[in-house]
Amino acid sequence: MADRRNPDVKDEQLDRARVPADEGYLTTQQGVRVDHTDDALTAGERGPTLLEDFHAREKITHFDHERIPERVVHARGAGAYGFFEPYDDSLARYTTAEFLTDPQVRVPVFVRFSTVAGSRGSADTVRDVRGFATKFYTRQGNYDLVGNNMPVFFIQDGIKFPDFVHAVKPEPPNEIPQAQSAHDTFWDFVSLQPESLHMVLWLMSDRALPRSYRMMQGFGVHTFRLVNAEGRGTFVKFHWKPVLGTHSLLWDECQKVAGKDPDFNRRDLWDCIEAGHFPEWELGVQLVEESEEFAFDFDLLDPTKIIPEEQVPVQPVGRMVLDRNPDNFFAETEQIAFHTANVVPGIDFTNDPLLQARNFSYLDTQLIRLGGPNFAQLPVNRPVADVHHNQRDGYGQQAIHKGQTSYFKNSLGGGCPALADSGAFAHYAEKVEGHKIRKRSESFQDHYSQATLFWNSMSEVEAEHIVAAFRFELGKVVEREVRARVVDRLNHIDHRLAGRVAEGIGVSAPAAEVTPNHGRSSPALSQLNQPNLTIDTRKIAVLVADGVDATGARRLADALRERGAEVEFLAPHEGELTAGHGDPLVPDRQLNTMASVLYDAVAIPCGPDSVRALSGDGYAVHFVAEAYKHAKAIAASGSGRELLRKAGVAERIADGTEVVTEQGVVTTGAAENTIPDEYVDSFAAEIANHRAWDRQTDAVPA
Ligand code: HDE
Repeated sequence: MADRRNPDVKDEQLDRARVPADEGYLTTQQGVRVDHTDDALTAGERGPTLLEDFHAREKITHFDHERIPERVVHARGAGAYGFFEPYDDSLARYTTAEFLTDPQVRVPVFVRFSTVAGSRGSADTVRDVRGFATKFYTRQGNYDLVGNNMPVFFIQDGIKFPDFVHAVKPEPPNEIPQAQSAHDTFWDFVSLQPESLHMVLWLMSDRALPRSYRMMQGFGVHTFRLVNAEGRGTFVKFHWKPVLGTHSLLWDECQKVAGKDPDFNRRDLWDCIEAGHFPEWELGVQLVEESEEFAFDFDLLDPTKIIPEEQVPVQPVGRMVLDRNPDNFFAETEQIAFHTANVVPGIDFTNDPLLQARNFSYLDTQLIRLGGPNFAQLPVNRPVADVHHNQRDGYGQQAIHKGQTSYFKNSLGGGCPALADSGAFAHYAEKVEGHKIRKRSESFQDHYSQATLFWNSMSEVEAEHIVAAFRFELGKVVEREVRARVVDRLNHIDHRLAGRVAEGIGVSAPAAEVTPNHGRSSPALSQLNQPNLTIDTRKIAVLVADGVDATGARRLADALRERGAEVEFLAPHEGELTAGHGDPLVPDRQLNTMASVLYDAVAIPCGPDSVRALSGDGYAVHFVAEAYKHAKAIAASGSGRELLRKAGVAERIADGTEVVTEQGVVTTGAAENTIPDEYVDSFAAEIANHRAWDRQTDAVPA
């Protein structure tokens, strides 16, 4: 029987009844106008509040229900919209996924970056893995690449995930510590699960301390499968490479930033997009023919392993740009729901046991987090592809499904929705056979070789940071036995590493080497081998006070801005500053509201009065000394050099108008209009180096 209502007539009548939306008055949820919302309805001026006050009750009731459960992991995050476009159709031989193969189509995306362990309100700059989850709104349906900024994971089988997460989360008796792995239960767990060690090394490395979400790599982690029009499969690993290079903070800096600006990474992403500095990544793939499945000395299905880039190069296939901030954090960033099983035709899974568990978990978790089965209708989750199905009702149903039939097969609804006769998802026809068994494959048993590979691939500085990180984290572990067990495990990775960690934490170093270091390395694993010598979007503080050489200060700032950097003038007070030379200058911020840890570099222009004031200001002196400790580029011109002396930094400072560059510190006696280009060029070059590693002041004793 056909639908008896005429939906078009009904909509027209409704439209006529609708009040113009642009009046903007406060109303109740029912649209009744409200002219007073500061006082509840009471019986007399000093009397009891009346139950009849539907406006007050509705307002408070809604407030009482504003919170939804935070994500059980990755609760803390920040997101943005953008687009992805493939460079060409070269992947068409491997996949039918249109968004990877049609360069004419720009696919909208939403990306959410996150930390893993901390609560929704925890600090950004903790030592942790970062989530890097991308939703591609493609014409063939939504595809989610739910990755991390590290290419491996702690465990091989998803059944251990609850154990792992319980171990890393704050401990049950007192919910301490927040957003940190530096506590007993984490180290107890990983020391008893040697498969976690490769990832633990990544976690102890600088990768766990990204300078910016815009400056970190992303990885799909698992081996996935591309499937072409003939149904042929090809193994694939996905990589995101940031155009700005991969850069990290120092651990000491991270801890301070967590207090000075707990929203450091979130703010950085937001501000850059607002300023039009759109972050960009290149998508790359490692492709492995099915015939090569067993050509490696590890199992492609094991998510604790990488395919070294030197063995299978990463081929660039497209780019992603994030160019729009969300309008509402809750509606978009909080309500976005990723799911590894959101795949489109041409992309399929493998039997990686971690991936298989994730394919269950993500849908399940949204049901409680977003309160029912209709979360795909939330604006941020809605596909751009047409959606037709017979799923009905449930909490939060937004659609008004019309018609009599909600089942398949039907004749009463004209057989709609019909089964697709083209463009449908076809599961890869993998042949599978085996006994039901709870047993990890033998090919998953080597837990150390790639941890050693990672360790061998680090530059000296990165290796130092890893040793320092182990000492810090294990230094917080109360149980000596757990500390010793970790050292024992490290001895399987590298004897020297185990010894150096042991020394710092009061544990005896292992006497003998258990597994000789294989000596292999993969240069692509070192961040320092992925330099990107640009100062684009770097933040530079220029310290100024009354009497500053405004001409010299502006000259430096303009030249750095021309190269894409963000420059801010910081002064002991806000409001116009008198200038020793040039026009008065208005600082951007008050010095004591900021800190050197929030900038990439610092400059001190000339101006005897200005420098005298700054030298007597503890914030300014500390600012420079701290930037020095964190190996940041520092520049001083004219009398600005005095502040360097006061802060006790720099080995060699220019005497005259020549430019001296020593371990990231650039100085010249010149000022005002005479500042040479070489001064600006050298400072920019030092900033582009990210840090002057040769003057690290907190290295671990050898
Ligand atoms: Fe997740 N993970 N995960 N994970 N994961 C979640 O989904 C889970 C794993 C990752 O910004 C949860 O919506 C299991 C690996 C990211 O919204 C949950 C296992 C990788 C995000 C979940 C893993 C990730 C999550 C929590 C082991 C990197 C944030 C709330 C089998 C490749 C997505 C939610 C966002 C979030 C389960 C392992 C990345 C509970 C069971 C490996 C980036 O479903």
